[in-house]
Amino acid sequence: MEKGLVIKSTGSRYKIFYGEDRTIECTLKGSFRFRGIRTTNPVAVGDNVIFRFEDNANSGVITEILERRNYILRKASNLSKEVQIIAANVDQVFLMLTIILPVTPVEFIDRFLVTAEAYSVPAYLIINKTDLYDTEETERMENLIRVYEKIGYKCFRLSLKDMNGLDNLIDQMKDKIGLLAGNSGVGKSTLLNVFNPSLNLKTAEVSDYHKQGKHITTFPEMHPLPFGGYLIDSPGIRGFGIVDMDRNEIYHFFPEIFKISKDCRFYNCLHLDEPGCAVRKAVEAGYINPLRYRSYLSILEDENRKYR
Ligand SMILES: Nc1nc2c(ncn2[C@@H]2O[C@H](COP(=O)(O)OP(=O)(O)OP(=O)(O)O)[C@@H](O)[C@H]2O)c(=O)[nH]1
Ligand SMILES: [Mg+2]
Ligand SMILES: [Zn+2]
Repeated sequence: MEKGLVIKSTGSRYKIFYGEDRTIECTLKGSFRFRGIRTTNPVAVGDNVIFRFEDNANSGVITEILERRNYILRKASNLSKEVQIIAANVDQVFLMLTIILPVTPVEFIDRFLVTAEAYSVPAYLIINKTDLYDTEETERMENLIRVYEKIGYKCFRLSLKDMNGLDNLIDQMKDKIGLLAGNSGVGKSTLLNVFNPSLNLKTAEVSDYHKQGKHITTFPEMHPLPFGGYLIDSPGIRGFGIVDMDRNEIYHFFPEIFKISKDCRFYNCLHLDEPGCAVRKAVEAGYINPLRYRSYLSILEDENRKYR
């Protein structure tokens, strides 16, 4: 019996780190259930597991999954009720985004942040490809940073082409387990290659025509960082989103909305059009960003749909 750390999960096979610096491929026998949730992958990147060697000692079998400190889920697909565990036991999550090539919609950012809040994992934004931005795009970036830093989310400006902005990021990532998420094509694998060129991860140009990435990375994978810690490269996340959230609770995960909601007249105010709603007043007065409020409404609407 050995204790190991899952660094890659491809559905049926798991790559595991153990000992000082050894890796082994493992399978899973028997059925593991996770809190009664139907998951497509019972074991995830970041899981601490117990495994035993198979006779040939070149592969192993996972026999136990140790308790998770936390985990991040996404819906396996839009239609199914099944969820996928993207990663377990992460200290922090980073959303990498770009202003252009590809454009990252604000709502995507907010869905990500809500998810992180719901799992109580600190979240950070990395705005990459600053070398590409003209004056107007730079201004858009600075506006975005202003909005999110005011709420309390630290932002990192980055250009992997010019190698600008890496030091602050390294300080933040050092000695911790981080999950790196973001739309396809924003530069996640490129960042890992910069940290560790021998990884040689596949990257691909964002096509001019669709201006979207090609979903190059297909399975989350954890990589040790040369300066200490780990970073999980994850596939461009389409369905990243909230699983199992109570609609009355969604605004709890918008910190600035939650704060002001204490002044609403009704304790169960959903901040739609209830009388005496302090949140709506704050949106109208410009204290809460209208796009953030719109993201809230959109997530709420999604949850409402489930109840119909
Ligand atoms: N101009 C510029 N291009 C960059 C920068 N960072 C990454 N790129 C390019 O962006 C493209 C996409 O990068 P990837 O690292 O493959 O993106 P990804 O986020 O891993 O994408 P998926 O694996 O599909 O989710 C590549 O052609 C990179 O060379 C940057 O700072 N500036
Ligand atoms: Mg990638
Ligand atoms: Zn209200």
